[in-house]
Amino acid sequence: MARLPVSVPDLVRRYGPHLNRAPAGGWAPAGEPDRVVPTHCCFCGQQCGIQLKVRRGKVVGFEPWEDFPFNRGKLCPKGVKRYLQDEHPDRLRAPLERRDGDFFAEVSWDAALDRTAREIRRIQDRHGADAVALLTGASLTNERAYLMGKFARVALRTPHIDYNGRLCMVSAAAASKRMLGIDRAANPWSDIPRAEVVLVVGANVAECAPITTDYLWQARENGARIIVLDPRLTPIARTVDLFIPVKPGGDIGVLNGMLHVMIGRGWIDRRFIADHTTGWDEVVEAVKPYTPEHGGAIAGVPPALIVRAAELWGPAKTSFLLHARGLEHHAKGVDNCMAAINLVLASGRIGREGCGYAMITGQGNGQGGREQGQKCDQLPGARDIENPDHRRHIAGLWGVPEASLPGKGLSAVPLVEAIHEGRIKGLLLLCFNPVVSLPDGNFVREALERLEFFAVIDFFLSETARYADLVLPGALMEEDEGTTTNVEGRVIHHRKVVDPPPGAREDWRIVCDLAARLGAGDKFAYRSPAEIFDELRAASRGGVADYYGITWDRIDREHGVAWPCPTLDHPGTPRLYEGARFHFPDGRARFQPVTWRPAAEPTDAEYPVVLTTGRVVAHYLSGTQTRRIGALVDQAPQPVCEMHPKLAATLGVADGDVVRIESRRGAITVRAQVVRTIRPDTVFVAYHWPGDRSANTLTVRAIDPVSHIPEFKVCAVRVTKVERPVDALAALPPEAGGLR
Ligand SMILES: Nc1nc2c(c(=O)[nH]1)N[C@H]1C(S)=C(S)[C@@H](COP(=O)(O)OP(=O)(O)OC[C@H]3O[C@@H](n4cnc5c(=O)[nH]c(N)nc54)[C@H](O)[C@@H]3O)O[C@H]1N2
Ligand SMILES: Nc1nc2c(c(=O)[nH]1)N[C@H]1C(S)=C(S)[C@@H](COP(=O)(O)OP(=O)(O)OC[C@H]3O[C@@H](n4cnc5c(=O)[nH]c(N)nc54)[C@H](O)[C@@H]3O)O[C@H]1N2
Ligand code: SF4
Ligand SMILES: [Mo]
Repeated sequence: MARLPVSVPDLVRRYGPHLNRAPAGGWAPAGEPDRVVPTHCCFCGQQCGIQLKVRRGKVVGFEPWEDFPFNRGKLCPKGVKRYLQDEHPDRLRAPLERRDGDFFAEVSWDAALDRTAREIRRIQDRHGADAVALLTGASLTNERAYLMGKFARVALRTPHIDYNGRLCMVSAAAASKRMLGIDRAANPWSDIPRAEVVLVVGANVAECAPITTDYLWQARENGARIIVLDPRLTPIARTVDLFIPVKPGGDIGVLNGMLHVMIGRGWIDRRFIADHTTGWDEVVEAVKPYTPEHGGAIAGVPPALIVRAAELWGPAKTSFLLHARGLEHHAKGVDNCMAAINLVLASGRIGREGCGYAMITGQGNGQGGREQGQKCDQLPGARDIENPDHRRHIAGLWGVPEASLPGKGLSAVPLVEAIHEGRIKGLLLLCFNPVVSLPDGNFVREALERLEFFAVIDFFLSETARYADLVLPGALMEEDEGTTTNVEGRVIHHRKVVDPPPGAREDWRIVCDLAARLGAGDKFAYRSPAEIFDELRAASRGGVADYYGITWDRIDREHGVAWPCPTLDHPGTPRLYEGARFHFPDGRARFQPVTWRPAAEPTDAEYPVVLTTGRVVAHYLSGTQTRRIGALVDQAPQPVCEMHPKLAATLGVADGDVVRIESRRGAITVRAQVVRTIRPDTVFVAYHWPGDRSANTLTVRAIDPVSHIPEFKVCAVRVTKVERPVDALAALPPEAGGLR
């Protein structure tokens, strides 16, 4: 039977037609707080310190937490408004079960959990353990991420678990592991202000890592030169020394081109290369063809900009290279990152004060979430599921035979393809909203309709949850306790601030209850997240991401502890690779030759414009959370299609006109925003919205061969003006979760 999403009218019938956005003052009781609890923002990887105000057991507001060293009280608009989720009327407060057709009925927790276990068993008995899969997320705490990896391998015995970090951090991870040995930002952010030159590649720092702006400004105060590569003149790019408006997918042209110039001018640290690296000669060979002219042609920029970038970066004494998804979201994402690391290694500026390299990790627990074993090829401690020693260590700790641990499973996009093909028939999903966030949205929706059984844990009814057979109401970050690991590798403590609302439960409780129903209760007998953390410490012990020496008490005392931290008296490791020792048996970093290749879907006569996608400051990821917060919705009520006046003129489009954007996979209708801050051959649409406004209706289902990251940053589209905009706008689905 085809599974259709539960319809908006049905939801309105059941839950009332309230506006699904919190009023400015929130829903909670007014008055002075009874308590103020220091904790962290639930959103991006900066994990800012924030204090939440509590009155009569409800979160009623926030205060800055000025002692927390990373952000010193500074917050962005999302952090300031996040508390409005707590008492939001859209919070799910009872398990929902799909009934014939497209509506949900409330059921008891026992009925919901029993049915979930029964369906999983039925599918596994008939089709094998690997017919059931798990999709999870990097907004989960370390404890929950660890629990999900164990649940897949021990309770479900399926190899198929993967997480939404597959759409995010994996290209950077693969490049860092290959070349430096460890998948983590190499330096603490305090090294940024000490750098003479900072190169920022594909990162919209001001909107997506807002606190990092402050670090860049400190660097600038100290005289640093800043270079930005981005197809858009982003807010941070407006203040820098050199802006290179690279064509989406063209970064290798600039990065290899810079190295070409640096070799020619002798701006290379030959001593460092000889003593601490391998593979340099292959890189020299690979960048030979990348003259500034050739690099410039690939990147769609004047060659002089590449020369200028090399002049700034090459001779500097200290430097910091930062990149984010603009470099990584490509079917050549790993190669892109490797080209960036080649530049860092060639200059020998890493592992010292003011000499650094980092990917700007995206999700709240984007760092910890990629270490604890919820990736399809990974066991806790960033261990390898195919390494016999690693398997033995974890199997021993879990008290299961090593042979019972499944092998490597499918990563997120192939996993959804396997659902589409009918090979995977049951899915449990939490902390992931693939209907909005995976590429080629129509394909994703078709896949979910084919599942025999689908359960979702979420605190709001996400667009994906509407396809579920069962929705289990989960808890917000401040309603549970645990740790996350911030952008710098600093492990921090999220305190439990309030209880979940009546009817909702913490993820870990739900999962442990399910494990018990699946006959694995003895392996999931945790009484608290603290017990899970203790097991996680032991599981990570001796691994790359070693948390053994980190305790919640230490975190509270020391404002976080950076891993690796192998013993209780170890100070933690804010800066990796000190003394130029890299994480390989010989201690040497590995240069990797990189050659540019075109995007998976180049433009052509039929689809002549490049579409690139990303974010705006007011919204977070698939928008399930921020599209419910009034002030953030007011700041960015709808997606817009950013386009240059030159392109607008050829299309006959004026600012504010409604345009239709079409790719080979679908079409969306949004308003045009005509701006001089984007390349004339490229349009940009933020992806935080669902339905007819979902950028991912357009994007291409092409993935990097190594990391399996989707190519969110390039596909081919055509843009046309909608002549009868009133009709077109009337056809737009209602805002947000659809309850408005
Ligand atoms: N406000 C807000 N902040 C967030 C998030 C959010 O949803 N909203 N999400 C968090 C998460 S999970 C992530 S991953 C990060 C993402 O943080 P970023 O990676 O900084 O954000 P994006 O908007 O995805 O893309 C960054 C930039 O890449 C540019 N770009 C596109 N194609 C290319 C290219 O080929 N080369 C180069 N050099 N640049 C290109 C875009 O123009 C854009 O300005 O943000 C985190 N912070
Ligand atoms: N076109 C395009 N697509 C993109 C990107 C892009 O730049 N362009 N960026 C990609 C990137 S970098 C990312 S990270 C992904 C993110 O994409 P998703 O992971 O799909 O985005 P989220 O909005 O975080 O979805 C998480 C869901 O889990 C819920 N949730 C949050 N925290 C918890 C929790 O602790 N427990 C439970 N049970 N549920 C929770 C939220 O309510 C939400 O419904 O999107 C990717 N998609
Ligand atoms: S969204 Fe990120 S930058 Fe904004 S307050 Fe939260 S953690 Fe800080
Ligand atoms: Mo991300």
